[in-house]
Amino acid sequence: MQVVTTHKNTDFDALASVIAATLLYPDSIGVVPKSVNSNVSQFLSTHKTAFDIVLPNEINHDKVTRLIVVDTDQWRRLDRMEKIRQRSDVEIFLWDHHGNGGDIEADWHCQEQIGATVTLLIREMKRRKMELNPLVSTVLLIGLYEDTGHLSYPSTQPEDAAAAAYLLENGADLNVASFFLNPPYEEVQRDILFTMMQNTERITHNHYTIGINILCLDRKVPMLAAIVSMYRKIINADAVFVIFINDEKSCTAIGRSGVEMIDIGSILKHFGGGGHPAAGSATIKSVHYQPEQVKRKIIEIIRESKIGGATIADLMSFPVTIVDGSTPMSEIRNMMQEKKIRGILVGSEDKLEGIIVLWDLKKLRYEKQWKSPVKAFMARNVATISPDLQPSQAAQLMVKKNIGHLPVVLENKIIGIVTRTDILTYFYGLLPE
Ligand SMILES: [Mn+2]
Repeated sequence: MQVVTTHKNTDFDALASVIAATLLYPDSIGVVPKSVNSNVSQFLSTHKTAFDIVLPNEINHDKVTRLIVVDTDQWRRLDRMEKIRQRSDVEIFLWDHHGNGGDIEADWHCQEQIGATVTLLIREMKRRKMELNPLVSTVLLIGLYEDTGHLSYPSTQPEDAAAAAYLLENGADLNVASFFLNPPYEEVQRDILFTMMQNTERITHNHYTIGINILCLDRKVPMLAAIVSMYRKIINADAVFVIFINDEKSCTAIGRSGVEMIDIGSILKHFGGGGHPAAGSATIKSVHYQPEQVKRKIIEIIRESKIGGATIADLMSFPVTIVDGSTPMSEIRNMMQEKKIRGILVGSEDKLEGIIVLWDLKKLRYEKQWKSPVKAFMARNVATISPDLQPSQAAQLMVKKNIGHLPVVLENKIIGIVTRTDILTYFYGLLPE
């Protein structure tokens, strides 16, 4: 007997991958863990009979000859598969998109960093020129959209988009998909969101804001993950962690991040959980960590992590052209032309008074104005940036203030300047040699 299974707290990518695998391996049975996410459970309650899906206690583990694991590479995330783990005569196949180095050693595997596991299975379906019915296409599309944030998360690959096209060609229903992807909020979810907003503890690390919250649940509430996503957006934090106390025995930590620097999956891995850079969760037994300890440990992990990737210091130009406030405008114009620069700072290295940019030169209407000092035309209250920040933060500041130049300041001294062009060049991978 061939069995396909996936991780506990099954999400749609996991369910979609199980269903896809049962089609790729004829005569296999899909085993879905007892604990599934609420939108998955809602889907299964109406669609279960359409697929070959059973619970872990409904199979005879001794009869299994091949175990096909999808969407996780860790044994402890599977439901009741310990018996199979101990056997040496079971062939193990693995399909996964988590590069977390789990402990499932497969006889055959397809493991790649891609938006959704189901994309890998769709690749094989396309290769076999399989035609899917609209029902299967729809559930596969829900899985693909959920794990890629409707193809918008940075982890999304071109192949994920191509897989979505294939599913739409096979009749995937976007109305049904959007119903399960965006379930309506009810009063209980609104109350939780409201309570979280009132109790947020904010910490900052390397100029990133992280919201942390501990919340007691007096009953089982569906859609906690969706509430946490919305919570992050509402409090406008770079990342959030919410620790839900289930009862005295355990708590569940759910994290969401909007910046690469704070990798939720790798942080929650410390607690036996998992996920992606943008989203993840962990259920933690109180014998290991009390909720307060979970909070302190998360903060500690974040504080110890280092900023990866480029910083403003890598992109900025220097030396910077700084002139005295009395410099005539005609000289400013000449300097911009000669040095081929669009912005000149006014003041001195340790006292920034203003900035004049090429655009400001258009304000001069009369010839005699070119004799006026730069301080008459410069912009004051110049926004500056610190060299250890990341390019995305400079971009945000530029958009917010509608400016194209940011002097880089370290310990009250100007050490460089970063321009809109520098940022664009960085983001589009056009770094000069
Ligand atoms: Mn997945």
